Amino acid sequence: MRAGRKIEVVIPALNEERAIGKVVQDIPAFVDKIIIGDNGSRDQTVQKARDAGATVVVEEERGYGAACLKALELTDPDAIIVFLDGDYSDYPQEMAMLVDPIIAGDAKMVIGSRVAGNAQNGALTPPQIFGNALACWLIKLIWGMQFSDLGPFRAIDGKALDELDMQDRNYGWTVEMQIKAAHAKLPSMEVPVSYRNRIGTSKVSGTIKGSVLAGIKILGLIARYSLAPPRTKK
Ligand SMILES: Nc1nc2c(ncn2[C@@H]2O[C@H](COP(=O)(O)OP(=O)(O)OP(=O)(O)O)[C@@H](O)[C@H]2O)c(=O)[nH]1
Ligand SMILES: [Mg+2]
Repeated sequence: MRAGRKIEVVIPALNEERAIGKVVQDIPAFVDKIIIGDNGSRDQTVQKARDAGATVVVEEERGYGAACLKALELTDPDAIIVFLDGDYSDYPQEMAMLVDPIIAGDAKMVIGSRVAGNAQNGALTPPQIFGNALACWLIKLIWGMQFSDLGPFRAIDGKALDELDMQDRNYGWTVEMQIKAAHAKLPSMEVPVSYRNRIGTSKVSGTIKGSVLAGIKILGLIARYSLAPPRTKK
């Protein structure tokens, strides 16, 4: 609980045994529940996460979004939901900066911007920097909401998230949330966050396959939703 609001954390993780324990340990004490969405990791991710005190749900279908959707089944819509990655590239101890504007009623969604913050050298790859900048420019052009990053570290009001009716099951999760928030004119803001090189093996941006597939999915979703406005539950 923080200022009377329940705070619940969702972490999609795939083969992050070396990092996941550190991520969970650095999560602030005001957090009520930590849910790891695991996609059938073949290493000790599940055990390490449980040993560190997190709840783990397993989603058979591969995909960042699928793992998030599975973990969200265990969250309370009255809570503020915080997302971060399981590779220790985000700083969990910066979480208060993301949730406090929502607690104060200044925003329903807060994105942690690695671009506005300080990212360690090499933590953001050139394709990632270019791709995120292009996506943010298109979101501003089409829906009029200004973002500087599609960062994984973010917080959103549980009810607002539910109304966005999230659908994407892999690389389009972050951009879908920002497109739907912009389309619904959800009060949103960014705060600068720190970002460091991950521990362990990359599944997305650090691989050519992952970067290309993520790029295609992100631009594809922007094109699709610009032609057929996203349906939300509201
Ligand atoms: N459950 C699940 N988690 C995934 C999947 N792909 C990636 N992840 C997790 O999602 C987070 C982001 O994936 P990363 O590989 O770190 O992607 P990235 O941050 O763009 O790339 P890096 O800069 O190399 O870290 C990490 O916690 C991964 O473990 C997946 O298919 N299923
Ligand atoms: Mg990462």
